[in-house]
Amino acid sequence: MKKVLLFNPKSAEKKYRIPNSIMNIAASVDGQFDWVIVDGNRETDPYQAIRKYLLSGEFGYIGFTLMPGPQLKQAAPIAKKIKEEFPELFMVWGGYFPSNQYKVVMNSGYIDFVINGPGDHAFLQLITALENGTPYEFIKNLVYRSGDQIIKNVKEELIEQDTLPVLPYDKLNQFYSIDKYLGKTYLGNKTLAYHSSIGCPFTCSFCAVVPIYEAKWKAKSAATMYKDIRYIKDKWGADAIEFHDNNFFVSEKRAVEFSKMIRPDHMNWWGMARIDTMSKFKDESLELIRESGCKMIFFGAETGNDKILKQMDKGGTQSGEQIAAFAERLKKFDIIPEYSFVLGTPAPTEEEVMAQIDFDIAFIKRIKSINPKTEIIIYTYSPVPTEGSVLFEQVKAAGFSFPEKLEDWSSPAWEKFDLRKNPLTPWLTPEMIDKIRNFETVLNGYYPTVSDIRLNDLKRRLVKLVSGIRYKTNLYQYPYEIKLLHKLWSYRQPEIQGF
Ligand code: B12
Ligand code: SF4
Repeated sequence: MKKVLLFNPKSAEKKYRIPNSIMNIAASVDGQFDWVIVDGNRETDPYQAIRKYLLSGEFGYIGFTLMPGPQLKQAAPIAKKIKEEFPELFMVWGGYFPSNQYKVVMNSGYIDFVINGPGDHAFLQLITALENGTPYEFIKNLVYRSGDQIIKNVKEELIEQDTLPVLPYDKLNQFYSIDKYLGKTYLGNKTLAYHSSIGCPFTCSFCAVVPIYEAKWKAKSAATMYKDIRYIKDKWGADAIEFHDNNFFVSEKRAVEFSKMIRPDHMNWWGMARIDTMSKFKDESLELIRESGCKMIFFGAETGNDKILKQMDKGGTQSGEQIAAFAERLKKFDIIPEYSFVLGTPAPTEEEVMAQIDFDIAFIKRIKSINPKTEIIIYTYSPVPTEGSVLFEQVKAAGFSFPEKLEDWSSPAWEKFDLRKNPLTPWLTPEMIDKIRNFETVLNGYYPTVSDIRLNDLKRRLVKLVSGIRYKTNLYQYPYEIKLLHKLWSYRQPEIQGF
């Protein structure tokens, strides 16, 4: 039986975490196929590490996990070289990028299959069929080539997450010490990344989760996640948790049950949520969540503009006033709201796009005055292919299109696009992009993030002082002095470098 190599391309410069995506695939084949893992975050030359395994001649299958952006930049040239040198190897790509851009991936000519969405069943079914020479054409979530056509199979119902095997942490530890995956953050000295639910029940039209999960969500029970977390705590000393779920707080009941379980363990934790969902949580639930160690929660605030919120299809219930009221409400629970905003959505005229940006800059400043502890993350709107959504139709009408070649996706310009920092979107002028970025610099100067644990008090005070006049007088242009300080201290941006 041929072996399986699983590759996690480099995703972070420093704060790499347990590679949960590829670990889910490892768990699904564990005990059935022999597998090894290569983590691009832990190798100086991942291509050579992969090649060394493949030269043994024992491997028949190689799986890559991919987010767009820098992961893709490392993965694409490696995949091409591997396929040239080992053409008989079956190459399978999975994760958010190949799921949403499956045509580009399949047209590259060197990737044999894509798994669209969850691979927990599909990957094992595929390699078992290939191993036995039986048909694979009916496997759900599979994308394959038939002659010159690309066939995208139907989706599998989301799997009950408690039925999935526990991730093979002990085996991962044989390849790369788990200890080094448990990073020091503002939450704790050994922060564990845990993923407790898949998908999301909402349909925001700018979000890459929607085309894949189609408004569905399945979660592990509080008891299952607690058991997993305790295992890592007891064995490797994890003392804090980052929940990487798209939407951890969908169920108040589950959040409350988990909080009760984790409270005695004194672990700080963090997760992502929606403002309209959590606004409905009872005071006693929020109190318990905080008491159990939840210090900060990430919320997609997106914009204070109700018209755009509607265009973004935020479920219809989020409003600017609700965003502001919730920032105020969280003060009494001592939970830091981390609000992410998406600036630069399209509008019929240039003046309207600029007016939207100005509106949100003023709104962000209002939020900061209501609850100064609110952490603000600013993204520039980057389209995702949510075919049929009003927003995506508007985006296409404005002349935007995605690259058609895999190589173009990993070009520096598109890498920046993926990082949502410099979008190649026709409705945004360089002046608008500058305004967004310069405001962000001044804001980050005046309110340095608490998640940068290397910024000491003195540095914080200094950068705040330097940025204060600009912030108070709305003078955002050319903030070179703040940029210089950020550069000198390697100011970190959680949205790119890890939470
Ligand atoms: C952790 C994470 C990061 C971390 C990386 C971890 C680290 N520090 O080492 C950090 C913070 C660095 C990061 C950065 C970015 N991220 Co990120 N990230 C995530 C996050 C929160 C969790 C990923 C994860 O572990 N999932 C858990 C697993 C179990 O789920 P999964 O990946 O979906 O895997 C399943 C399937 O996709 C499939 N599958 C996955 N891989 C494979 C492989 C094979 C072979 C097969 C068969 C199947 C398969 O099967 C799995 C099990 O069912 C996801 C959101 C999410 N909840 O998934 C976003 C997410 C993947 N990131 C995203 C993005 C855009 C980025 C960035 C490019 C931009 C940004 N500003 O965020 C950057 C740049 C990344 C880079 N450097 O390359 C987007 C992708 C959207 C898109 N357009 O496709 C997501 C979905 C967030 C979002 N909602 O927008 N990210
Ligand atoms: S709530 Fe968050 S994860 Fe869910 S669809 Fe909206 S943006 Fe995406």
